[in-house]
Amino acid sequence: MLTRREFLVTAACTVAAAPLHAQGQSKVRIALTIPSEATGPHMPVDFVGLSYEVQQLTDPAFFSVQNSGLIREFRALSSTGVLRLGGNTSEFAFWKPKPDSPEPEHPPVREVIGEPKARYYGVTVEAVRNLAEFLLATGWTCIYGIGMGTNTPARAAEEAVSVSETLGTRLQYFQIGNEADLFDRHLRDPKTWSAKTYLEEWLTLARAIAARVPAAKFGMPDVASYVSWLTEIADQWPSVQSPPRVPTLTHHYYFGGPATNPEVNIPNLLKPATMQKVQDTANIAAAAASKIAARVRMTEGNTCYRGGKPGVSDVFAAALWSADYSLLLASNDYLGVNLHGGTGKSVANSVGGSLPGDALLEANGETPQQIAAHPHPFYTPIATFGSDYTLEPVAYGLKFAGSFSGGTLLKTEFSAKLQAAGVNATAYAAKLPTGQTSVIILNKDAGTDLEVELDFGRDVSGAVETEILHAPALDSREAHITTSTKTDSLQHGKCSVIISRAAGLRLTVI
Ligand code: BDP
Repeated sequence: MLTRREFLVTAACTVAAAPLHAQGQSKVRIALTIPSEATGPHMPVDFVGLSYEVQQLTDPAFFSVQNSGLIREFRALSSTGVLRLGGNTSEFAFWKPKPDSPEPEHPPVREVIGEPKARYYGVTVEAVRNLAEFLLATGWTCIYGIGMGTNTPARAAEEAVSVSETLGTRLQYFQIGNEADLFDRHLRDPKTWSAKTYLEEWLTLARAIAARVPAAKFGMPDVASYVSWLTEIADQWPSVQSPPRVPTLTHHYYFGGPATNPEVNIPNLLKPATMQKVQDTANIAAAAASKIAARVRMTEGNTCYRGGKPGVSDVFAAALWSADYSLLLASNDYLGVNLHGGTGKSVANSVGGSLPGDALLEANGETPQQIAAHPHPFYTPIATFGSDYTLEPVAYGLKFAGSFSGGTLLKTEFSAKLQAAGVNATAYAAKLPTGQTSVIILNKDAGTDLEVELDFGRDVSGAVETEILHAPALDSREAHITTSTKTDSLQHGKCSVIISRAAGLRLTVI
């Protein structure tokens, strides 16, 4: 017998409006006309990305060809992704050119809740060599984070030389410093720290690197919250003498946090106002980037900072969030999105030693076995369970959105139209590199099914391919993408689709 969900999946793209929803659940019907011209932004082939702590490099076997399980999951997510190395631990990393190189003296730092303790991580030539092989095996490139917080220009340049020689074309650009807008908390003097003093310090490090690696490119400023720093930097940029090459402005984004914050919940994560704030930030970032002929990349982000929240970050709702978030940024001309994750240890170290989500689960009476069944950190796109790796729901959303990579987006007002019709749903369309037109509809509504009549505006009939992003419920610890081809679904350019509550559909005219 078919379950209700399977029925909806099979019923997608039929004209029949059979009794598709259980009693008491509402349904919205709407018609959307797909524009014929692709006038929106180009979504780069390497839009999809992951972010890991630099501390991860202290185990040279992690990013290595030996780690076949991790390579498998990277490739399952994307064949052309971007691995960004950074995070709070990058401020506590030091370059170790020889296995017996002594640890340098470190400047004093203040210990603050939520920031790393002053433990230092040596990054070795072996770790970078293994990373190069890992990148080759996955097909990914790298944004390599060099520390600013406790680093020196000489050491930064030394590391950059080795990294650029070893990674070669797999290196996209360097990032210097992680979330420097928060350095006033623990690493710099709050009385003098600002976008201006940051830029001065950044230029000293970037110039030291560029002097040794003339082809070096950089992404910056990698801010946590103050996107206004992008504007300030772009405004100051014309007065910078022989500026280093900065093709990308970067910032981070976490929906909320930490795990103990009751506002971090599924309804808030998925509500339209959340994406409106993302849009507001994107407006500021894109305007700043255009002033210096750069583009923007969201280099580190996820649902909930300080390691994520169980029941929000590690469930299907996170898949719908990441799909919507990624496509909204793509529509705003972003170069890509790097969702943060990694091993529990690396992220715990990045936030001071433990994950607030664990304390939450303990307080809720979960047993150690139940706690161990959650991914650690809770938001990680690729989870480590023992010696194996699995793609988490949040990664499925990114993968789903990533299917538009290499395409050109079609400018539409779909999302506004859907919301005006009373359903919490968004929709995007793209012309794929193959020339095919594809539409993604994300029904984030927990109680409303959606029936959409898609009009492709051409008198064509034939087959469509559908991909459904689904799970039993928004709080399920699972996500699936089910693909099928349906012949004769497109009739004279029109096709009716049903997207049940809490599901996503991608439809491509083939
Ligand atoms: C970011 C940090 C990263 C942390 C993350 C978090 O850059 O190192 O792991 O927050 O709080 O701000 O989860």
